[in-house]
Amino acid sequence: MKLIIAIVQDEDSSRLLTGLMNKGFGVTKLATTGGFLKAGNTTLLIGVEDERVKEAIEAIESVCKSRKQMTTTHTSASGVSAGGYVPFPVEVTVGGATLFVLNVEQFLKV
Ligand code: 2BA
Repeated sequence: MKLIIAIVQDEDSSRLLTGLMNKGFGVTKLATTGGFLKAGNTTLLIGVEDERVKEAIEAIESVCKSRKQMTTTHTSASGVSAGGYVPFPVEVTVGGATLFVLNVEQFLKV
């Protein structure tokens, strides 16, 4: 058995959750925050039999789209502001989904 940890954008999470449930996958949804953008995203825990891992990943790929988002970063610009730094906008492409596939040693319901 494998555990797929899928970090997806909030916009895709509801449709993905429904799609996975309809295909008979067990899913747990967590509200999470990306470290870089410090914005909300969604993490799904999906316990999957080995032979269905590919199917689960294909389901995620079919729903999750990459999008561009703007964020601000700071650069030094001496004399421009009191702290010596000015914020400027940067565009980042947030991927469709970030996936980790882990081996599960034991799967128990007690
Ligand atoms: P965030 O950390 O908020 O990152 C959002 C997007 O910002 C990233 O999209 C990437 O395009 C960009 N980004 C991240 N760190 C950057 C940096 N140091 N410099 C420039 N741009 C940077 P994704 O790569 O698609 O990641 C989407 C979300 O997946 C991340 O949200 C984070 O929550 C998670 N994630 C990505 N890689 C991870 C990892 N190695 N471990 C744990 N979580 C990860």
